Amino acid sequence: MDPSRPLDHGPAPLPGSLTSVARCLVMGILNVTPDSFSDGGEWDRPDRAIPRGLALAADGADIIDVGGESTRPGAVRIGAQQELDRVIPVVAGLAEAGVAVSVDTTRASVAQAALEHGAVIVNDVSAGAVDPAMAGLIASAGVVYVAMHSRGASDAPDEYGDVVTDVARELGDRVAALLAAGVQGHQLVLDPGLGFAKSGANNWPLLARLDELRGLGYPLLIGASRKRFLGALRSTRTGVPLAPSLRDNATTAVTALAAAAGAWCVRVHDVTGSADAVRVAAAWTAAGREDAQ
Ligand code: PMM
Repeated sequence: MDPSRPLDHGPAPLPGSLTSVARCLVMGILNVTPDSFSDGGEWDRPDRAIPRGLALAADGADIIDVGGESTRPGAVRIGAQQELDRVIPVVAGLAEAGVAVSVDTTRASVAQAALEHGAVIVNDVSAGAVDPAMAGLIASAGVVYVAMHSRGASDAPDEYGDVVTDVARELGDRVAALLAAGVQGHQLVLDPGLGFAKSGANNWPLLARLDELRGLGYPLLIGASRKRFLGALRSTRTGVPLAPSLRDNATTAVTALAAAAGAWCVRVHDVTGSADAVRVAAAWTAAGREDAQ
């Protein structure tokens, strides 16, 4: 599929400054958790998290994604109040400073409070499957909603037939449920959920065949940043994968390729590399189009 082909749905209703951006967007990750796999414990207090979010925005993040609950395999679920306590001061502080904020949550109550405090996007790794109230909230709020593919709480890589076909079908099922609950198509962004019960062998086809996922007709968000399958590309001689903090160059390479393949947004920890990579991809793609004329 031609990455420059307009999507059936979109652009999603974003704040004015973002709607006009003609390139892949960069979402900076801000996990206000003690236990996320890469940045857990670094930014889990508002007095550290807000400056970190502002720094990510200054580095070139178009959106800051604030999450209060780790989705790391084996992480214990926290209560709604604890998630609210972690997330809301940071969402409010960043939104007040003029940053476009996304909230990474599976709970409708947390999403609603975040929207009331200035968030403009809800990012749900369960695509509405965890909290039955989520779809109704998104429908009434009318905001952009990132619906990610996952298969429940499974930690280990799951069994797939053809992984791209399976993920596309299962995302399609979630889309149907969301639309039936009143969510509008133009609110939706889809995400294949790299690393969520998926092995390296599962993740690569999802990236290589992004056009098939784009075929669902919605903008795509890609979250490869620092994930294990990137660390495994360059293991030490004893077979130990590169540490998460050493996976940013590989992440930037994924950003460039995903952006050139038509991704709407990449979700990353290190923003500087991806901010460059999305611009390289945009210039490359535009030059290819001019040549063809
Ligand atoms: N990955 C994580 C958390 N939230 N949200 C979306 N939409 N896509 C992802 O791939 C995704 C996500 C886990 O990574 P983290 O612990 O570094 O945030």
